[in-house]
Amino acid sequence: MALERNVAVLIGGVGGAKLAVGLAQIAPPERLTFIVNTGDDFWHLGLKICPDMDTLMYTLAGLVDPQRGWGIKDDSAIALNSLEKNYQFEAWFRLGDQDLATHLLRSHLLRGGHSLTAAARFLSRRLGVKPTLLPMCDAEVPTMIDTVGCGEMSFQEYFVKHRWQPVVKSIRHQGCERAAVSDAVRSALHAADAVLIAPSNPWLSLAPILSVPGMKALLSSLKAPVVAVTPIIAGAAVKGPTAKIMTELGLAVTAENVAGYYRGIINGFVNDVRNDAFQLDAVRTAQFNTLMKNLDDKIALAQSALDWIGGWGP
Ligand code: FO1
Repeated sequence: MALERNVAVLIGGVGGAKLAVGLAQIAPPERLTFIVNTGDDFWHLGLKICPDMDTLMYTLAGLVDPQRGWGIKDDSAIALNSLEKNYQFEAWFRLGDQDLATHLLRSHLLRGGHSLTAAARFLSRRLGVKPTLLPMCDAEVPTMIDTVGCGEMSFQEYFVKHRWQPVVKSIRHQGCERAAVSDAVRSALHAADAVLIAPSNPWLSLAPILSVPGMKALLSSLKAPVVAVTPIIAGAAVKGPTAKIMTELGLAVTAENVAGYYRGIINGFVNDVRNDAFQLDAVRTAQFNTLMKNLDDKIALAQSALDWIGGWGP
């Protein structure tokens, strides 16, 4: 695909950010829009935390902690340590001092009447991020996880406090019926020459985006190809609970089941070279190395995917 074309990417946090880095290396920033999961967002200590947005923003700004994949590298934790030491506050969600500045400013903007879309634009531009980062919608649609034995809990309680160990029974997107596709997201999708679905967790990171009323219909109405990249390689997820959740939902841990989850939305699927090839009605497939261990891998996957899609013809 000629890189002078618009690419929109539906994306979650740490896993998806690797592909984002590759895309940002080969596509002009004004051609690149990321539509980010906000189901992980929550209010904590009076602050609005947007983990996937911040992971992507810090990654593209070159600020992310490379070991954890989230938060700011070499950040201190003076505020959090004070909460624990002086106030015996259980600081299970680790917020670094510099990271806190992001949450303070975002919360300030939201309380001042700005939308989440406007706040994301402000913060990412100030950090020098050139591609456009859009929240999936402006309404709050927190992901709620119902578990065996521990009941229903918020996403971050499940993911961080309980280290994604409870067995998942079901997942819901609280308040999604009141959400709407924003003008910015609609315009980005209409303007896209290709839409990618990043190798993020389909059930935790992409499902919230797809839960926004009108989003699925919009995606399936596009003339542009919609292509998902597998988060499953050789029967496992690179990181995080994707494989565990698939098993808990009664699915074999295969790329084919991931593609099946996106049936009706995608017309292309990037499978990994290590996986079995498969055929799915009305879905073209290709196999590339999707394991992104270094910058070269990230660029190669982004380039291969866009070249492949570009060769589909009109
Ligand atoms: N993940 C953790 O495993 N532990 C944490 O304490 C934690 C804090 C945190 C603070 C800010 C932020 O933007 C992200 C943070 N994450 C933390 C990562 C994040 O919660 C998850 O990786 C995503 O929500 C899943 O995509």
